[in-house]
Amino acid sequence: GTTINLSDYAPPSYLVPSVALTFRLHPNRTIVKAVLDVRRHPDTAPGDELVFDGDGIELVSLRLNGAPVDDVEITPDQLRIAGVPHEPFTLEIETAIDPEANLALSGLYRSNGVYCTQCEAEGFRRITYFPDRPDVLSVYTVRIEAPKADAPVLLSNGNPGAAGDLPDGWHFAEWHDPWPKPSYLFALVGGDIVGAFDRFTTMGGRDVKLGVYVERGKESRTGWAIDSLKRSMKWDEDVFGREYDLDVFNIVAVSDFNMGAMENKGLNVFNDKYVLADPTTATDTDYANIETIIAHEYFHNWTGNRITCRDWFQLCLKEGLTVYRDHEFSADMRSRPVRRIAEVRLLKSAQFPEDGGPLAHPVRPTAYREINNFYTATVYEKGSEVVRMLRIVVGDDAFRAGMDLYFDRHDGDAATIEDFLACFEEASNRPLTQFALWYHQAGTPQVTVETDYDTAKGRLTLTMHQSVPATPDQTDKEPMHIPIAFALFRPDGSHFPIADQSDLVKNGVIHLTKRRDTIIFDGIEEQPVVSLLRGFSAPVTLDIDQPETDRIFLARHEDDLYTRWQALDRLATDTILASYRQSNGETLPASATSLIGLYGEIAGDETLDAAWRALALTLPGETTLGREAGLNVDPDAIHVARETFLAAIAERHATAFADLYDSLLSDESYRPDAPSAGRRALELVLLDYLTVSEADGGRARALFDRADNMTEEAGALEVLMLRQPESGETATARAAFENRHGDNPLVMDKLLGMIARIPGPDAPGRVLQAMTHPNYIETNPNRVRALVASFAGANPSGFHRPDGSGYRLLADVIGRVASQNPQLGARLATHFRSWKGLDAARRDAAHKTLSDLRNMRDLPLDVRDIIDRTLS
Ligand code: B3K
Ligand code: ZN
Repeated sequence: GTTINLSDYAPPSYLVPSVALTFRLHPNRTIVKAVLDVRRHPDTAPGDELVFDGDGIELVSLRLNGAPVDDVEITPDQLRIAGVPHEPFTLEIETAIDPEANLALSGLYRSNGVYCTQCEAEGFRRITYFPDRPDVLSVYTVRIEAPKADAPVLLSNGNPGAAGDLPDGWHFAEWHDPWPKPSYLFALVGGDIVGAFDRFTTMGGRDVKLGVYVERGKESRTGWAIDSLKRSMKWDEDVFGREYDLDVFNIVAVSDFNMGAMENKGLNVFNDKYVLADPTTATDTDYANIETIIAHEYFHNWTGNRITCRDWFQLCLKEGLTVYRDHEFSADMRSRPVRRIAEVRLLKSAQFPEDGGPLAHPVRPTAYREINNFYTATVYEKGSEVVRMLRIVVGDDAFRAGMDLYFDRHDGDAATIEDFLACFEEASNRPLTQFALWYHQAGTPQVTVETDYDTAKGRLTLTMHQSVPATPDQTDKEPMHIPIAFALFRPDGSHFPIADQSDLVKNGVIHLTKRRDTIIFDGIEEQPVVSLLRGFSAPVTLDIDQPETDRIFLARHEDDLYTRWQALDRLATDTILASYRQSNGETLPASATSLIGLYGEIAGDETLDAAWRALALTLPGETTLGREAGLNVDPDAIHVARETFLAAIAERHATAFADLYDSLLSDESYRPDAPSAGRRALELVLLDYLTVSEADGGRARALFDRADNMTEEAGALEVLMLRQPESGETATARAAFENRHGDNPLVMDKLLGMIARIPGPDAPGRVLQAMTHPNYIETNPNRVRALVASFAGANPSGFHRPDGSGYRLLADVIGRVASQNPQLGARLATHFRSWKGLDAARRDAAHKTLSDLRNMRDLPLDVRDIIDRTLS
């Protein structure tokens, strides 16, 4: 595979202002007729040859201005026609495709008998020959024909047109999308699916019919998705002034899907995991995920669809911005600090290891071999953090003005990051040249801070130093513009007032722009406690020389609840890592005592939101701890260290936790709202602590038996499975669970995930065993992710076996999956990304497995790209 470079970007030679597609759906031979209105791009001087993309399709016929074409060349990935006219012309292309055989789940495929499409990034070329790139915008008219019995529902983008019967039990439906769009936003669905409907009236008075379609029999689980959609539509009007622009908005849930969901214009296609919910089959986490993903895809209607990307290097233009928008939405729907904690935990567990390893790349990359490998935590999550910082840097008012300008100026465009930033430069009247480095420089910046307090002068001096580590293809880095929100606390918990200092300190934010800077605060009449990076104002690692007592102070008194959690999390991380370093995790450092006490105070503090308390009591994850432990890491010892600390907290607070747990058990019937979810989250965290020291898992078993909702049922089972995998109570509960939910694959996925996360040496054997479970079907990405990705990504002590058994297991699955579904294979392969930080035995084992994989014959480019970069 060749490398595509941003610097080689050139506008398309041919434009396709309008497209008419006719599909005759057939499981093995669907016929696609495309009538394209083609014209030369006014700014280019192409040769006479027309080159369109294609991938694995059969050309049935081709006509240009109604006449057959002689001078045509078909290669595996292109259609080339020599000597095309200079004037606009019509191209009629007929292709044949095999949806049933399409296990890559890209292009047109079948999921449980339902025809559906996935065209981002380059799937449209698997349907017809086309300039399959996001800067070619077309108005689509689509006609779908199918046997009525197989596919009573026929959907595409835009508004519905004519529909009716055809001979021989067939029928047809026509759709027209008036908004020009790139081919990656095309979608089609046909199948025996059932819709649940509602309406939404936009702020401009447009009456929109909303539909959520699911497989027959699942209609009772659509309510939460529709509710989330209506709230998303309203929120985008209220907060960003964005109104919906078609008469219908449809969502279809399918069982086989490579990622979460897809924002096709007016016809979002979803992984059914992110649509279907009712209290007895979905957890609180499922409800929250559905809410935020429905919102995300809906918000793409403006950030992605009305304004799309000029090329795939600009992916963060739509993804980072849309993640930022769904974060803000969720923060408004639920508790802002609680959501912020979840975001930062995800960033640290998924994006920081990417940024610090061989797969590191800038938020806006400049080169790729396979674009599907760039739908990463860096583009999405760090991309969102960059937008969040942009708002801090320009201020709320200029941010909103900049967004309005962006929507106004670029509506209908295929835009770039430069276009986006220019809107904020104009709105704020300040250059963003240095800020733009966040898009261009990979790696997590490190900020170190030295503090000095001069009692006689009442002066606090902060000396800050920043550096950005070297990453693949980028060694020398420029200093970045890092906004560091801060506060200075008096011993009584009040804030010292802070005056602005020109551009350096503004509105409680230090703007670090040099490699090294000194910030002086005068009039600080007593030694302050310094709180930095409040709200996680920048995606950096921060190292501050600060006494333990100050850290404890912040974990107790910081009045911004996100930042209070951050202080506590820092203390817990340092304590666990000290234990890991000093004793392989067997014993705790003396300093742990006061922190352990603090957990008791927090758990019982009724003035604090239960959801926040649950997160405060959740210790840092082993992946994050392993990354922070540096090099030569032994994941077994990390696991032991975390468990030692957890057990000490459990022991110290056994009685208080038990009382609190009992008081939280509720007989109210299930509601998915944030306060009730918070109560259940706290209850389940406490249950885990209480089960550490319990011989029989009786409490978890009791909760499992009384639960009337999936959150408590699966939560109790998980505690049993992870704490006492071999106990009789666990076996009984597990059997009951399978009995109850064996016919629901999404619920069975939860069980597969639990099996995959049981820590320790037996994990690979258990996972192999679970692969024989009737529910585990390797062509379905949800099943593979639930078992194999949970194992490789969320069970460090189980996956990183020094004998390499975990690695071989993963490599075997990749080998099998990759030939059917390259994108899924490549996703799985990213779990090797942290191998260089492990101890020697594990490093050698990982290196051997990666080398074997690389030597595999017929490894698809997607997987090869990840393996090559991981090994380099
Ligand atoms: N835009 C899609 C992701 C497509 C991934 C293609 N490999 C979903 C989203 O981010 O909303
Ligand atoms: Zn997205």
